[in-house]
Amino acid sequence: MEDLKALELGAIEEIGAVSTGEELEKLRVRLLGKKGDITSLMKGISKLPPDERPKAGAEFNKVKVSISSAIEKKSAAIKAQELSARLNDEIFDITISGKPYGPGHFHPSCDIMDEFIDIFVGLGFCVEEGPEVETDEYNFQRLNFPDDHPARDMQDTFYLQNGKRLLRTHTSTVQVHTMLKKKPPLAVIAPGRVYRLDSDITHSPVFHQVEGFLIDKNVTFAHLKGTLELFVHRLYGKNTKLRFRPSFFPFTEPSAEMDISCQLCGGKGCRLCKGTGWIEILGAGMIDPNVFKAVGYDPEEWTGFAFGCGIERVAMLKYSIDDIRLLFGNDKRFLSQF
Ligand code: 2U9
Repeated sequence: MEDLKALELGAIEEIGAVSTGEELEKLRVRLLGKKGDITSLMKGISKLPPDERPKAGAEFNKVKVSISSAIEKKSAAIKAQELSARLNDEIFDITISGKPYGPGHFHPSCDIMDEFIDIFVGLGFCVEEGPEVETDEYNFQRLNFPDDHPARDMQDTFYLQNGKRLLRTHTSTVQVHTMLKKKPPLAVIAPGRVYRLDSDITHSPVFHQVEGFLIDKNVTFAHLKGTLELFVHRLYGKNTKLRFRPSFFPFTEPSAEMDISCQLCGGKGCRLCKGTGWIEILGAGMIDPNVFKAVGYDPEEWTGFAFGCGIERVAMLKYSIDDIRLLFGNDKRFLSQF
């Protein structure tokens, strides 16, 4: 019993000296655990005469209860101390004003797109939109892409559902839907997101296009040139020159690429235009008769011009941006410059 009393006093003193939850838990195991001090001392009960054992057992229980309650009290005190230390460390002053948010602005690609759309709406063109997930029929077949055309290659097109569907590679799909829904004459522009399996400093797997077409009787290449000249003069100013070079697209015949005089050097030749004085800006041409046939229009009756332009390319030229990926990174340090 003397040993038990000494153990109790020693335990209470040790519990009082502990300062962390971890130390307290170690002490609890040492005192009250299965192989702890009290359990080993209790083994001595069996050596007592039988009539003294119940009293001794009751004494042990009292000591156990007293040590347990001392531990519980200490544990609550440590927790309260830890909480108040944390609250002191994590002072959160709700009276400090937050970081100011300046007014936002449109993304440079949106600005170019809006300018583009405004000019053509001003000329009487309608804006049409369509789905980004398409079928081979609308993206390729009805636009006169031969079966073995490289643009259908897995490297250029994102296919979905084992090739049953695809992400549109151009917004000409929208014009195909429009031609099937409406009768000519038509003047339509189709702005939107398009997808191609391509990624480097001038190509992004997702980018924006504005495509346009005009269908009527007796439309000629002169109408195309006049429309694009007016567009370029509104977007870049009246001093900008333009030129057409022969090209090829499955959906137009004849086809051309259009250059404008370099905005950086005014046509003298510099790093941006690689010394040529010209910058390629869009593709265009007269709608191929096969495209008319594919939507049930009589190619003997209807004629039309079409053009297509990559918006990010125009933004890169306008703001001298040398990596297209910057336009998709959403880094505020980049975007806040516009
Ligand atoms: C229909 C028929 C013809 C749209 C056209 C281009 C020429 C063209 C490219 C420019 C850069 C796409 O973003 S880009 O890679 N586009 O060169 N697009 S003619 O012709 C059409 C459209 C719809 C029914």
